Amino acid sequence: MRPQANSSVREAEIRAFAQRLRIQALRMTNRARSSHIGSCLSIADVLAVLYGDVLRKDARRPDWSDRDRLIVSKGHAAAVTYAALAEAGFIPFQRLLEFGKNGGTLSGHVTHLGVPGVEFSTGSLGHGLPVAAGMALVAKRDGLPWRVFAIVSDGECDEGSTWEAILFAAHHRLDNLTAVVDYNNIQSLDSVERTLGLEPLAQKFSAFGWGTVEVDGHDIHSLREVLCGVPVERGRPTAVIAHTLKGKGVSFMEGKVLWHYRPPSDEELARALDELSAGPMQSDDLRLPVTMVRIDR
Ligand SMILES: Cc1ncc(C[n+]2csc(CCOP(=O)(O)OP(=O)(O)O)c2C)c(N)n1
Ligand SMILES: [Mg+2]
Repeated sequence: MRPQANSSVREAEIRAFAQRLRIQALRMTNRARSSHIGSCLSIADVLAVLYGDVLRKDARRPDWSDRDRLIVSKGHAAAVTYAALAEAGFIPFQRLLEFGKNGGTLSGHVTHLGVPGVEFSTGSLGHGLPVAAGMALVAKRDGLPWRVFAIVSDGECDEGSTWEAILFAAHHRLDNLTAVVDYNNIQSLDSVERTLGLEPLAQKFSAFGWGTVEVDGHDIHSLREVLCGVPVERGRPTAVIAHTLKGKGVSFMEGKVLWHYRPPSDEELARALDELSAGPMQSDDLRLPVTMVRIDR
């Protein structure tokens, strides 16, 4: 399905949604003194488009059997994933305060235990796409209407299990499966190219039998065009290679390996929020959820 007619208004809404995800993730990692803010910022736009316009979900019924499934396979991007769940109405905003706290249920890697809307716990890289492919096979075999999406990091493409899943999904013609690769060019300690080069990644997916499209992972218009239109080829799984910037949205974090592990200090948080036009720091300013859930397709 293509984005609807009033798309410029909708794009502005989705951009604002992504901005709120960035703000929440910054506050959460600052509060919890936890890592991976750069990894969170690089997928804020992808998450906003998925939750805002693509996924058929109903926050009132997280276990609705016909829901689309999303697996955030790069499970270290937990803060932004929980923020998206709060925005989409799956968990109260108040719960975001539990992130990374002793005894809290929102752990530093994405967990499904006690968190409605999470399909599968992730964090050990290389497991999300294989599980997503298995789910997609179930839907195909049983003639069920739901789709499966997985967000995979570029560093995660170093895992052999990811490539087994890529083979498997093409073999079974799983055109109900979409992998979004967050191609931010940085791993935990160095660039992707210096760690283990992936190029030519798009051609590799194509050679493995996937419908492949490359997109600017921060261009809401293009992301909506692509993600609302999957599969890009009937009978093949879709790979969306999203070219992104680690730390996107905060100038002093963009493209810097440092922000894989370093949590923002209070002063850095204030500067980041200022750049994102979030106004003066109000660390526990939790907003009401916006209505983002679409189940009419
Ligand atoms: C199986 C496994 N090995 C190692 C790690 C440790 N680890 C956490 S994040 C990461 C790599 C981060 O880079 P990338 O996968 O590109 O994700 P990004 O932070 O850029 O989103 C690694 C190696 C892990 N989580 N799982
Ligand atoms: Mg990366």
